Amino acid sequence: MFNRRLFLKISAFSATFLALDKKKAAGMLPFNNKKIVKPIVISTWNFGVAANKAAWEVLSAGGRALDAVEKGVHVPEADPENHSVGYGGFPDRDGKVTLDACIMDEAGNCGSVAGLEYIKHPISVARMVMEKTPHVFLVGNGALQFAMENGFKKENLLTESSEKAWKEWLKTAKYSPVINIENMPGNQYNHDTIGMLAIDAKGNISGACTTSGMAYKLHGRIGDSPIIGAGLYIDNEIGGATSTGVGEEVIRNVGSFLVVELMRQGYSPEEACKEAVMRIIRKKPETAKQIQVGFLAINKQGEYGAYAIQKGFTFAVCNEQQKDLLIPGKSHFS
Ligand code: SD4
Repeated sequence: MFNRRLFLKISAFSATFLALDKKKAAGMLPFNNKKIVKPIVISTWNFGVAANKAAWEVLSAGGRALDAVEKGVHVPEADPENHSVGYGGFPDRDGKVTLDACIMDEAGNCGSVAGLEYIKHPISVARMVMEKTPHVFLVGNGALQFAMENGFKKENLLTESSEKAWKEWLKTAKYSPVINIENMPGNQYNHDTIGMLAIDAKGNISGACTTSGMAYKLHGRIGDSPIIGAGLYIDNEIGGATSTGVGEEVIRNVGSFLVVELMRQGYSPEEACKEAVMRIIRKKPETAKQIQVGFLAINKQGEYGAYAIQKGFTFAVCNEQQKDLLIPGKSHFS
């Protein structure tokens, strides 16, 4: 019995070793000789370019990745034209703008808020949950109470144009998320999310993810974005990952954690994102045809990559050499 177990262990080890060696030969291992490009910040969708610039101000001054991602995602959170994140976000079907956000630092500390109303910068509340409480996650009225007790201002986040769009939607009240609505100009059913990952000059990794979630969702619905491991995951030894799109499918597959664990096994960021996308497609092939999910990842070496179910996912990159790079993510369906 003992020998058999030992044999199985040795076989499993050899198989893993051989698999890793194959990837190493293909140049996919993170621990290759590639030069580390840092600091660097990457984020989801076209509006990631402006957000990255704000993050870059922190990173280029030698600041901490955690401060950079918080400052960076403030940009779309405060933008009333962005009908997806924070202020100006499209409401749920009851007309309420409810926000989900999370943040994670290089030490594995994390904080989240979900279903938070009336607060323009949920990411900063999430950071405060992380730094000032013994908890990780606050929701709904409790999150609002905590925010107000800590000096956040209660504001109406439903702009005139979002209210108008919601009233228009009520006429049919059909809930069907539109693929890549995030990048459509004048989009009516926008549900985009910003996921941001940064490595600072010290090589430390942090990430943030913030959204108003799927437009016209059921009141009380929470997506992947505030869930550590689903919408965001950071492991300072390996890298970080974040997701966007239909959160239910990301949660089912613990997407961002999966991407980071695959990078630990030797996958490149893009290969890891692709495998996470393929899990979603393999489990629900019919559903997958109708929805978008995209993953974005960076490894400890500063190599980055993305992969999505559908064509149209984009991500933004900013480092010393290139401040406003926008890259089309590869996808399963073209
Ligand atoms: C959610 N993942 O609430 C978010 C929505 C999103 O681009 O990312 N939209 O499910």
